[in-house]
Amino acid sequence: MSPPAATSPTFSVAAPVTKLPSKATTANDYAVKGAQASIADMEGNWDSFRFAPIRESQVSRAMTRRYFEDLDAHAESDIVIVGAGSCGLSTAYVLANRRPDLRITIIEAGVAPGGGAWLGGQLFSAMVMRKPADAFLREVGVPYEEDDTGNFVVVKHAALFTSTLLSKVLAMPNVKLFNATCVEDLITRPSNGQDVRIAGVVTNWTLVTMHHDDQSCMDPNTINAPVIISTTGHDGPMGAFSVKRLVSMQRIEKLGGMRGLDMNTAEDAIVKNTREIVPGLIVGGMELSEVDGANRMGPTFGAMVLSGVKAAEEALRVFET
Ligand code: 48N
Repeated sequence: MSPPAATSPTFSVAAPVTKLPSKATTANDYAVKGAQASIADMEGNWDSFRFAPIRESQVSRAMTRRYFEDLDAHAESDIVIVGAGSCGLSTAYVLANRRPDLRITIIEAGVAPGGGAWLGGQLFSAMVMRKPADAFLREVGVPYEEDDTGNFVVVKHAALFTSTLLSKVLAMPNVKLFNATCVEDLITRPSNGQDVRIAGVVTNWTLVTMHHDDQSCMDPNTINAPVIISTTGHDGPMGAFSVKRLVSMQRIEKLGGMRGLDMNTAEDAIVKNTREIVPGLIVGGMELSEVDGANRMGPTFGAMVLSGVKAAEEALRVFET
């Protein structure tokens, strides 16, 4: 079921590359549509170097035009992913590759996407992933080292994993990330009498969401979508947002509450139990530990990526029927 057609961004595709005069060093030389200078053109020519001219309003329009065209196009999305941590980004990667026809929107409360995946444990930088999660690293193209045990691999810096995955997800034409933006409620519809179906998200700038208590009447924005995948983690200022909202709207009775650390139990459970919690809402990653009362796994991330793979599989079922 595709959302109603929306205007897709109408930006001119980059013009064919125009060969610059050799040793181009003045702004006018660069200000040729599609022209591509080389670093060699500039080295040793800094005295005559100048950027191509610009007017401040052109910068504002280049940003706002794209942002608001994206907001318009994604007001009707096929899938919204709440939370751009390791699970949410892995979900987005799988979905966007499997179904490039689907309009995928990621809402991330932080200015910086990535959630807890910028570091390993206790601010150490390496990231551990137990096999078979190394299969995902190979698919994305993240380099890693094999541990001597053969049971796990190590990415030399967690930021290498997160930045590589982010770069691939953000480059996909059917994915749009709205960061510094918070999901502050869920859109619901009656479903089969007493039940509710989740049919979209309610968003606001995160800074606004954090000040509803001291500023009145800062109304939100909305995004309609038939499938929401919530991967908002277990900690942080808004951890486990969607499942907590299901409790406060009395759609589920209570949260199971995350249990103590047990890597072997936790990672299998998170992957196996990634699922649709209520019609229209799939939950994955560490948010799931809060609703299920699953154990936590601490500084190993294989379950996050494979929970993302499973969440994507659950969502694609909706579009295959
Ligand atoms: O990294 P997280 O917190 O969540 P996951 O599930 O992707 O990965 C969890 C993982 O980092 C661990 O916790 C590791 C494995 N440790 C386990 C353990 O035992 O401690 O990412 C969640 C993202 C964050 O970037 C939040 O900013 C964002 O979700 N977020 C939201 N974004 C938009 N709207 C919201 N309401 C919201 N709430 C959280």
